[in-house]
Amino acid sequence: MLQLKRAKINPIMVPDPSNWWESKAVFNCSVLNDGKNIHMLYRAIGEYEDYVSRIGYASSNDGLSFIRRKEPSMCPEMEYESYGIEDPRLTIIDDDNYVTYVVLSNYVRNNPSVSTALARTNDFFSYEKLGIITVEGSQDKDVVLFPKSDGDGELGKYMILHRPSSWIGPEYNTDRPSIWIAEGNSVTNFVKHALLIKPEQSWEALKVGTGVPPIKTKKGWLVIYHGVSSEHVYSAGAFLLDIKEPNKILGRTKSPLLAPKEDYELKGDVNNVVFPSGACVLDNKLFVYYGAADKVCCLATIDLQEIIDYLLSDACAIGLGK
Ligand code: BMA
Repeated sequence: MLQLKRAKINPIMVPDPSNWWESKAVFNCSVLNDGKNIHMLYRAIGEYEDYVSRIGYASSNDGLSFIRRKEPSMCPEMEYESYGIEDPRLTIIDDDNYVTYVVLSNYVRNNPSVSTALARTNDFFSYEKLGIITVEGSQDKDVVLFPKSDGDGELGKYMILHRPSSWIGPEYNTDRPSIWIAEGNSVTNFVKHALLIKPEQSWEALKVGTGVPPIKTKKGWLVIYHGVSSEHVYSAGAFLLDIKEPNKILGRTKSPLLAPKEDYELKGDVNNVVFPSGACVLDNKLFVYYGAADKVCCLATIDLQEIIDYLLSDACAIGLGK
């Protein structure tokens, strides 16, 4: 059974008690490798009364040690962000850096209403906020954009994976929150929605959601996702999508590649959580960044070829009718 290998230095980032907005928890980190630096955005908590999240920035040149900026990189400013901005995911499209992030528009503890918004940045200091990109009332989070570059022969269109929690029932052909794929006529307007990945195994019995934005490989789009068991344990798995037709699944892990085991994954603000949210390839190794127990940022790696071969092997074959 293939497994991601935890970095020996885990956790790679912990709360900073001396900094008001990230003194309690730093987790769910996403990365973007621009060839010079590895940029990271992460979710940060500085108080438990309202539990409002902000987004911090850190950078690295080896993917292991990250230097953080003192000031938050993104703060709630818009009305739709009033109760916090969470779980940033980074993607490059046509030379611009895009961040999808979760926004909560009603008070979290009373009547949570969840959407995902988009921002564009070139320097990680200023962000152009482009508004909510998910369908109203769909309770949509875990939204990741496919990367796209000018002259991209394979996929010259805007695409997302997303997890609309309220799209369940016979009319949606799924009875639990699932991963959908959609195509957009712009980076903010996604229209053609299709069901892609439903919960199948016991470790993902309650729901599944995309973790990291798709990574382009020679054999397909590689995606790391999370599944939640009926005991509320968050684990990580992977699937591979066809490069030209990303709604075609080439392989999918049947058992988790990473499940909570270490203390920092078992105990935190929410216990038993590994939540992958960013990845990059360095020296043919896949670096997967994840939040552990909603408290700290962690890293696990795997040889890129090894995970692709595994996803294309019989162990990950997709059964008929799925
Ligand atoms: C999800 C999000 C994540 C969090 C995870 C586990 O719904 O809120 O930010 O890490 O739950 O608590």
